[in-house]
Amino acid sequence: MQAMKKDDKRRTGLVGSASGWGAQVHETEAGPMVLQERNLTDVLHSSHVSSYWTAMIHPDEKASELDLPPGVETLPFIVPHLEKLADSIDDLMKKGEFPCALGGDHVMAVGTFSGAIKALNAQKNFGLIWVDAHMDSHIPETSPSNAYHGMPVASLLGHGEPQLANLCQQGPKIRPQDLVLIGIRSFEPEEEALLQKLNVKIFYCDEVNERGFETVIQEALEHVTRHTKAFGVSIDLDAFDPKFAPGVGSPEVDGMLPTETTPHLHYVREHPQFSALEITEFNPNRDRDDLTALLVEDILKEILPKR
Ligand SMILES: [Mn+2]
Repeated sequence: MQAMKKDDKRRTGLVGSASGWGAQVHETEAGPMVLQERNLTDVLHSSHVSSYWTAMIHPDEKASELDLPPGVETLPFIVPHLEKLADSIDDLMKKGEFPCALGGDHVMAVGTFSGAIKALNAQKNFGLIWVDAHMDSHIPETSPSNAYHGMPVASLLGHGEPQLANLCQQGPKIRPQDLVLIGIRSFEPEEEALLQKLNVKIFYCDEVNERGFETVIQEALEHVTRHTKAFGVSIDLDAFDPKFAPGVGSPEVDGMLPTETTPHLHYVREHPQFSALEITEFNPNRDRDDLTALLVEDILKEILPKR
């Protein structure tokens, strides 16, 4: 158990993951810069969240400029980027600050949580709540697109591409019983088969909308903290209905409603084991009336530690 109380006053270190190398559409690489230009730290300050930009991490080449097909040719850009991201998260946690990674395509999760797990010395002792329309549980052999942003869950569980599965430390980072997926509504049968075989807890989107996010998030928190010393949360913005969050990499119809979700994120913030956050797949080119950028701000105001 982390020594951390309800009146958690940690400052948040924001880390931009300005890469779209894991996706077929590379436009999410611009996401964190757009959030930075909107004066995110001032916006958060007005809601009693103390934050600063620790780093804006760029890959060696921009995916939009080289435009390679998804697959192994992209790994020489993805892996060093994830190592830098993990180091940045590790560094700021060792300084006692709260890590918040903003992206960028979702392969970044391998860097965010490998870094957090390294900092906490919590390999296979760390829970993860994964909010997403997709399962992101492909391995290279099952992926129709070969895009690595469809594989981070499998990687963190120790499956698939070895350079991702063994980032920072050899072997699985997270045990299947310490993982919960929320908001799922689009996936391939091979992904579901892997997660069912491993007995991973899944709240499909229909269940979230029927039973309410307030109930689901409390059950998820209970699940990921039973046998772990800390946990993190990964929010892919495509979990939300694209009517309210159009600016995402891979939109899927229907989805969770922001108004039913953000008011209940305080349960996460108040949990003493909450240790790392990322928000991913913000594609500013597809945003409309700043709906998605504003949603990111609303989520962060509710979920990040307050002064
Ligand atoms: Mn995702």
